[in-house]
Amino acid sequence: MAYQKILTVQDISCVGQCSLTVALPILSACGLETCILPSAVLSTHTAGFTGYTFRDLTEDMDAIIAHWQKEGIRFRAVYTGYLGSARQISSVHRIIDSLGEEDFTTLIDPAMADNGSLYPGFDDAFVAEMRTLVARADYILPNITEAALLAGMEYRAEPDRAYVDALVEKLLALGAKNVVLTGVGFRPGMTGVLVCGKDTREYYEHRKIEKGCHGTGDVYASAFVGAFLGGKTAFEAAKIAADYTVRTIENTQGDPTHWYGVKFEPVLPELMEMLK
Ligand code: PXL
Repeated sequence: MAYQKILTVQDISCVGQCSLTVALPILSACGLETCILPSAVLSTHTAGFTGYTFRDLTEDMDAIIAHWQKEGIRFRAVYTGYLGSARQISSVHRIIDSLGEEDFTTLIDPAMADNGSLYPGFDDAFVAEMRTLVARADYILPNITEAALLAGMEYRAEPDRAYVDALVEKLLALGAKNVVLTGVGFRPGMTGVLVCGKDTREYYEHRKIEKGCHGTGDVYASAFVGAFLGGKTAFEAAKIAADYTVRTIENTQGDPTHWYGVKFEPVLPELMEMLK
């Protein structure tokens, strides 16, 4: 595989193991040169900590992009995660319009919600803007909550096949070329990932660990992006990302002091082994 330079756009949560502090080590382990455009700087993530700081970097993003345009810098792919404001979505459009190499790939994790609710600070206006990015994405990586919000459907904690099919159809109709839908479980103790294109539908079922960990959506999306751009098919990448994410949760279980994140680092060698 040729050496590739990609760009990821997401926040820096200084403490809490999510977003860039997860994406960078995982993408590096996958062999990708990873440039960053931080969307915001927070003292911690927003799930479980109180009183966190939040520095919105919306104002800096366009200047950074303009400098890269002037320098002729180009990327093989852009992978977006948690964004700091609805306005930043227009900056991501600018990246897609002007900073791609030939054969550019757009991967969008619409990181904004889980377990039926939006994260603090997000609203319907953000969801509406996110739909415009979904429309241009080669791959989107929503969980069921994010998919339901984007599709304008009610959230169901216990989805059946008809509901999941309807979600995917709506996301494809919004313009996403491929949907990698996570957290799709149809029987007790199990969950899975559904990988769908216009005419393809593949499902990988795996163990559901009841007490999940914060940050696993970012671990999953980063491992998927790394494996996929590293040359695996989308379905292979989805399986590798699922197996790796399960291993990271197993590695975190039983440590009550580690409530805020997932100990993904010690199992990175396993991800690298899966990529061989
Ligand atoms: O893992 C998603 C995420 C990313 N960044 C910040 C978050 C969250 C989820 O809560 O708070 C700042």
